Amino acid sequence: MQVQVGIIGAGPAGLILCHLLNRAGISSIVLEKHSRSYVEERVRAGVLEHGTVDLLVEMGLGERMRREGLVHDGIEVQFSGRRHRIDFKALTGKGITVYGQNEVVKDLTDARLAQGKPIVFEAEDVSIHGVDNEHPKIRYHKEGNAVEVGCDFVAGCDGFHGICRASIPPDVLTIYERTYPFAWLGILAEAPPSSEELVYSNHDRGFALLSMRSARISRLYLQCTPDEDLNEWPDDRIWEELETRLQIPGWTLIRGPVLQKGVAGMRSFVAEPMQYGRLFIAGDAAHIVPPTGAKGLNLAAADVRVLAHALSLFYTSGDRSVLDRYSEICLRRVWKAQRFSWWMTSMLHRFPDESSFDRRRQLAELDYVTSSHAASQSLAENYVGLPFDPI
Ligand code: RFL
Ligand code: PHB
Repeated sequence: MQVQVGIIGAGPAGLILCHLLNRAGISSIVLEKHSRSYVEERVRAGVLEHGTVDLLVEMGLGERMRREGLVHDGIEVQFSGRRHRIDFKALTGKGITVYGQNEVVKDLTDARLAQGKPIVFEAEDVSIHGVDNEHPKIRYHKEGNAVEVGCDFVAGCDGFHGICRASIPPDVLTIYERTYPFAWLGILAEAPPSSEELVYSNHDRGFALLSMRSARISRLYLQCTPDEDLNEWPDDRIWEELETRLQIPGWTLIRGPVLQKGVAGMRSFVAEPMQYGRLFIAGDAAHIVPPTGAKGLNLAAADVRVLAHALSLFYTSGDRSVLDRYSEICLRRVWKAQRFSWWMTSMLHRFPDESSFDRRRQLAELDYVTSSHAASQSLAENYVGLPFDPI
């Protein structure tokens, strides 16, 4: 089999890319290690920047998101027992859409299969070859059979633990990394959201986040230790801790059956450059942000927007100039999102080694961000998504 672009991974990056390429008349195959149901049921991100929403709508893939997504014009930031609203609409003219990553993945998978274009689920032992020459190859096994796909380019959209970044010679890559001394314990619950908008709370006992998926489903997080044992967190203890960390006078937390529970570590990570020969890595394969800024999925979408544009230019005119600058163009946005995610994380969490000075400075920062127009506007413009750089 021969295609123009071989895409590894059917997460948001791989799926958005295959649709953008299809629209530009470029053929591709998507190879995914897991089953369709596994990928579609994985509970992850929930916040879409306005630019990500626009991209999905422009591609004709935003119909259900428009119908079922929750448009929010702001968030609440809580500390010292009070909530402060950051009014995105007033500060930036824009908002965000709360719509589960798994719903985006479902919509894009359904649309791809309806077009009769290939996504190979449960592709085993995927490996890439010859990306440093003109004719790369991808090999994998499907139901015990060895398959080889020839392509012009490989898009590594296979997440943080994928094989694509690992296929780049280590001496070519520079890795920038920070791990945090805490994690998030997250639950999905069958309970109406206890607030109309997301609440980010810095509490003496640690960070908590109230988010949601729909009028019936809440998504909530608690700061915990990186090695937290979920067995020590029966549902009642989780609800009590959430209640404590999110409490303000006159507010009640609506509880309901816990549908899913998990612990996610936090890290900041960037691999540079995001390209090697004819291999281009995108999304979590190239960079990870801590989830506090809600940027991961949105960055994945921004990367493949650049990649699709660069490939389209190459195939229409033979012009490699944007392809050659793919990494450079993406990294400008990536590093600004890294800065924002690190900053939100540092401002909202309790650090095990913080001094009393650090704590007072953190509370002063929260006071400043929620009382200064300039500071709230800076948070707002980053949260709703910085404008795309001209390509
Ligand atoms: P993904 O989604 O990890 O998809 C990669 C796909 O590649 C497959 N794969 C392979 N396929 C073939 N062969 C191999 N060898 C393969 N190895 C891996 C995997 O099975 C998978 O299907 O990466 P992608 O597409 O780059 O998308 C990135 C996003 O998933 C990620 O950044 C976000 O989920 C991060 N994130 C959030 N991002 C936001 O924008 N807004 C949020 O509100 C938000 N909240 C979150 C988050 C991530 C979280 N966790 C669990 C890490 C909240 C949490 C708790
Ligand atoms: C979520 O709804 O899962 C969510 C929302 C905001 C974040 C992270 C995760 O910053």
